[in-house]
Amino acid sequence: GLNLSNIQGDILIGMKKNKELFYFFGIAKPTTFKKKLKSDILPLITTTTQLLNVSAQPTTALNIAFSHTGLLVLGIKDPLGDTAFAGGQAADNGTLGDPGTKNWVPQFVGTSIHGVILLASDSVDNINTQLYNVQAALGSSIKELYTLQAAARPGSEQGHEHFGFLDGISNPAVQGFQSPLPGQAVVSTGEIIVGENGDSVTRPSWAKGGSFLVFRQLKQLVPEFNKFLTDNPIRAHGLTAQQGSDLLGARMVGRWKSVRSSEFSGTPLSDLITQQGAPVFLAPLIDDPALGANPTRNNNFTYAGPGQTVASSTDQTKCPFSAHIRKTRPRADLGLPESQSSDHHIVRGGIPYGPEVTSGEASSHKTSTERGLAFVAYQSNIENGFQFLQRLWADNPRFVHGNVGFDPIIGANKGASRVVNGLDPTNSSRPITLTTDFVVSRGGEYFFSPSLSAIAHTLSV
Ligand code: N7H
Repeated sequence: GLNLSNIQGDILIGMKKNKELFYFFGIAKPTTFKKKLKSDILPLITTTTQLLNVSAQPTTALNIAFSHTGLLVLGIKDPLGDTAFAGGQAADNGTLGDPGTKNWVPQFVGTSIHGVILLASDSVDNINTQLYNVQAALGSSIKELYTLQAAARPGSEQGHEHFGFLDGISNPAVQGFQSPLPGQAVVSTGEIIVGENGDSVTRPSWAKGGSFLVFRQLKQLVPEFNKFLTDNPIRAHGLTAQQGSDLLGARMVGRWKSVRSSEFSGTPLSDLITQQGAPVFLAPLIDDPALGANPTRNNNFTYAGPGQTVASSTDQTKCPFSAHIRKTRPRADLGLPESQSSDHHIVRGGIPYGPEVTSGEASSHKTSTERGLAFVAYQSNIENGFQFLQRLWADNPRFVHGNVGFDPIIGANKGASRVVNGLDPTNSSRPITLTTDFVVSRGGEYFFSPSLSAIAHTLSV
């Protein structure tokens, strides 16, 4: 079985705290860094075992991961067997649909980031305390290059990304680690963890138990997104304008945003948080909060009709082929049971960053302060995982059933406008042209999150 006390905690279950700091660094003095990595940082790393046991969870969880150039600086020369990782994310900007690197955070351009430390806790104060310990230990052996402080959204929006949709509903169950809920994808251990059953790439033995971490800073234009929904309500079946706008948003994602918290004043917060995210395939016209709240039902669909194993390639009345969750996990659209047809799964562990929309931004329909998603994805193969989902599915207007258009949420066309089909359930051949990218890539980097034994016996010697 998996050695869970050797696998960093963020990979399989996520650190799941309300605050998370991404601390990107360069290694200035490799010899000192290695010594301190072993003596001071290794003991602070939070394992999967620790996260699974609530009473063993530290006040502030810590994980560490290295870029390709970071491993080289540490003298690790044996290739990890991942081309995307070896090239770095900046070289991939065109592959991923970004309009060059003009929107990128400058520190992500090039390959100067050697590693990232992830710190997660209930408060920014706790994080800063632990960061102080880390910096005191590593001293001038590292250089801070960039930091991103992320945080769950406040109040009833907790768990929701900035457009307002609940995130973290559908992650795959990893064989030998989790048993699946109905409709949850089951993936071989080696699709997420390097060197495990199902990972067929030849790697150095020390890489076993690690996973590739894709980090992307994805800016979200929330007032602009909301204006688009308001301006384009779906006129169908006697829906009000508000209902038509809500339906358009739900069809773009594939799940309902559900309640506006003001409608539920008096409802306990704990209920609000779970009354969300019903899939439009099961609730095609009007939201069904009870369905959204039920973890045994809210993921239990394949896009195929009752009693069928293959999805229709023409009927998108219930859910557009281009919907974000359908593009990124096509389930029965691939013509086979998912377990036999897709090696393209990731474990997502992102968290929002940036402030809430101000009334000024809402009324001007224009973003003035950056906010978005600190996107984190784990997989054993970046080309088959994140890169595949972004490039061959979300950015590919012909996936999955011919002339489908872009994923309206994350699909990217190098900054040019994007045609999306299937959003209007009354006329699925009516194209909608999006002239604004509601999600703008600010770049990122590819990292390897090694096992604790790899840090102890390979990276720090
Ligand atoms: Fe997505 N969103 O709010 O619209 N995503 N995503 N994502 N995403 C999902 O099931 C969102 C991004 C996947 O199993 C939900 O947890 C936003 C990238 C996959 O059925 C919502 C951004 C990639 C799934 C969002 C963003 C993916 C998924 C539903 C960027 C990969 C699971 C909640 C700012 C390249 C699909 C849930 C399944 C779900 C949103 C980015 C992939 C609400 C705003 C870059 C695989």
